[in-house]
Amino acid sequence: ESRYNPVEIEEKWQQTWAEQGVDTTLTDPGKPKFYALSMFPYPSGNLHMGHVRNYTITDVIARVYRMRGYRVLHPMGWDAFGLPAENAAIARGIHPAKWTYENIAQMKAELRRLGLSYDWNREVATCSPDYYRWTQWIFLQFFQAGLAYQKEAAVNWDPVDQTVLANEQVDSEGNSWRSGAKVERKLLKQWFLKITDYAEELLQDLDKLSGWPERVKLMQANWIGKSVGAYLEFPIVGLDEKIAVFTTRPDTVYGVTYVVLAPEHPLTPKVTTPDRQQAVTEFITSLEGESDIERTAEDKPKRGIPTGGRAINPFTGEEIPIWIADYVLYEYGTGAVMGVPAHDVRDFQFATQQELPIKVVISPTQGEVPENLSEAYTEPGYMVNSGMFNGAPSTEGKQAIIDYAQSKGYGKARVQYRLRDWLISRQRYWGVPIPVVHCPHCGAVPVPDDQLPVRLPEDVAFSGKGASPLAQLEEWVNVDCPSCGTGAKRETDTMDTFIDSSWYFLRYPDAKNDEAVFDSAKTNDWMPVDQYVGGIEHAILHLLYSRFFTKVLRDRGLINFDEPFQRLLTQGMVQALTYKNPNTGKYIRTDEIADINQPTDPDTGDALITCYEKMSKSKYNGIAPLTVLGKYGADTARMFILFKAPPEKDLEWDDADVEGQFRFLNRVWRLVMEFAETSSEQETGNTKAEKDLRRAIHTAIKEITDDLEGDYQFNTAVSEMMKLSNALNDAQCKSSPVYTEGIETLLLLLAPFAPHITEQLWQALDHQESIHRQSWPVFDESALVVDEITLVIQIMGKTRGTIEVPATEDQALLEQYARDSEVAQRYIEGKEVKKVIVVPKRKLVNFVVSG
Ligand code: ANZ
Ligand code: ZN
Repeated sequence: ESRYNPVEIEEKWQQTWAEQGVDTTLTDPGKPKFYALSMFPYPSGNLHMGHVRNYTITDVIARVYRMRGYRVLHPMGWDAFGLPAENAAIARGIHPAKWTYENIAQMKAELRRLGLSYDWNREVATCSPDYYRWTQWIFLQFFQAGLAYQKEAAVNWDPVDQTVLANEQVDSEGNSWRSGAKVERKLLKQWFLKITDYAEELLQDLDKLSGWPERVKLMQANWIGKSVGAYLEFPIVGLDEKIAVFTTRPDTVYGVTYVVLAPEHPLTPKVTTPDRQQAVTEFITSLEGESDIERTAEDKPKRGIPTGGRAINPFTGEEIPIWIADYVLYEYGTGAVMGVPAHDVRDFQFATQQELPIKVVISPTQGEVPENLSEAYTEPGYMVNSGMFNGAPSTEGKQAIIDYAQSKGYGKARVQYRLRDWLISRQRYWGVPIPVVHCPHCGAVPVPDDQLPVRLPEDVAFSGKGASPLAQLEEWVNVDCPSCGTGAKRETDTMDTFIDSSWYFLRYPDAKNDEAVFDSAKTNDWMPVDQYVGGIEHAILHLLYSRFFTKVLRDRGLINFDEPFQRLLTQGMVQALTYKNPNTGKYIRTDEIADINQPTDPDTGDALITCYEKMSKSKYNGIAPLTVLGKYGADTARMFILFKAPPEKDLEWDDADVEGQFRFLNRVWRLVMEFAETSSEQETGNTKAEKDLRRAIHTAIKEITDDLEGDYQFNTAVSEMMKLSNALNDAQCKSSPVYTEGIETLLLLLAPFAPHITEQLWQALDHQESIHRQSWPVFDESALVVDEITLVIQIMGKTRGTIEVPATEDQALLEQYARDSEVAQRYIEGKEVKKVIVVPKRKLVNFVVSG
């Protein structure tokens, strides 16, 4: 009898499947479609356990759907542009393309070893010209639709290296990763995509995504950040201009005691009185470097200063001071707010600090006006101190105030979104060149479609200093204007890599098309993705951008659906044990720990604390997938990952449980091999043993099918397989056809989870065709019927024994079976049976006897 040797059989089957095209996408139009997609990886070098978990989950889903008769699209590719490649070029002199393609080769080899059923014919790499050609083409679609435009925006500027830095190249102290210089802000003309045009639809259509986790939808909704309110205008004393504010609480307008401008607001210098000039200038300089999050945090002291200017509250005619303060952001609303300290948390804090008046205009109860607030009252209530609006419930007052302001011409209703347009320009080399030429006569001219792609030149220098590598290449930059022919310059910015990943799922259905971005019929056929699987870190940007691209391309007539991802599964993290010094906060490597049962810090001697944390290099708790594959094989690794935790939950790595799954596969191996080697004449005896086994088989089919429907409870599915394997092991009918059915069913149910061992064993049973081309087993309802029950025999209420009897609820029959039983005979012999109590529901018969 042969031993289970995973490494050997896995390699063999991977090769055979590739040769036979077992994973090639079936396109039979008669079958329903299923598109199973994992978020494609950035080719950073090696696979980590997070990848393994992500891809295993999607692979099982893909395999199950194939067996259930679907044609399944299950592709893979590479999100291959980005900063690490360029950093490697700067730091180590390796060309970004070389670095990237070597990593792709390495990771692809590792993926292959996991036995993932990808159709590699559809592989895409976003850095390849035959992909980014279409990224450029799509950019031009946006441009033509008026959805791509240029505007000044701030970049991180390294004054020593004279270069623009990506956010990731600036450390938490605000210094450059290379030169260490304090990073400055600098304004540059950059490209934006107008995602704000789609804000409302992106918000509304979240309702269509019933297969998405609620929390992801909530994160998206918060990011879009819709606020319903009003613009109100406050005239400035002595100037012929007005300050427009955005407020969500027009009902509090009678409580305004000051107005605040964002320091950057263009009105700031105009309203500032000469005596305040110097103080205001100094204040503004002191704010540089503060982030928006710091500026608006509710728990931080607010900083502000009066400008000396005054405005008029149009509702009361009152004059109020104009301030500037850090908590008002220039980018949001109108960049100005009306200060209502009695009813807004930040205003309350600011007014208390600056000793500005606080005026209550909303009262919790009708009629009363609370005095001396200890904090802002932010709930709805009744309007007070509000002239003709007194007594109105504040929720209704909002509309009344808006209507009134509108009739007087100093305000109107307004919906505001927090979502900003998407800044896509990057002053870097390793990205998609923006296909635009700047002409002194024609302005920004799109590169004609037939001249795409605008290729990345290969022969470039990476110093990390000065202008981006593209901007330094004179002969690449200088071109003739495609429109008028005069000397012009290429755009040297490249695109944010989030653009590449905002449409890759549309390309897989027609990945090799070199005439068009895709054939709409093919993409419409496969899309939307039926099951998308990936990390929660992409809950906001990637998913929002992909939804945005889908809607724009729909409006361009290229596709006919509104949402790209029908169902979304965000898988939990893979965690492992860490050892940490509680005093220094340092993580300690296990190989530096002398006694793992009483771990101490080798340097300080402090006792270490242990806990499970996400695997990472810095915490020394990573486990390399290849190590596990080399020792146990891919099937065990997959089984462990699927068994250890439900897919959305965090998973704690545990060697003993890996070992446990390996033992389970070994048991399956022996069970099937023994059967394969001994199977001879078969006959059925219609015995109880056969019936019991059949019930176990069909219970397993039913339970596992249920587990895989909807919620993907892989962990309980694996438990059911273990039960079935035990039932087969214990079966008393090993030469019956029912046993054959059991062995084959176990292999079929296990096939999506452990594809190699099941294929090997399937072939050992003399099957010619791959197990991965078989149909998912269908359960037989009638096999589940329990046709025997265990009847409890009691004498005077005391249980004396049990007997197996044909299933029935017939009282007379049950009494008869009980009377005839050996147990009852023994106890009632020579006594008088005074009464027999039969309880069919409890499967119990009780004899009341005397004498
Ligand atoms: C007066 C007021 C009274 C406000 C009150 C709130 C409560 P969301 O929901 O986030 O849209 N605001 C407006 N523009 C701002 C800016 N550029 N920077 C900082 N704060 C700004 O919040 C809208 C509210 O945030 C607005 O309503 C405004 O304060 C403030 F009892 O106006 B409110
Ligand atoms: Zn021109």
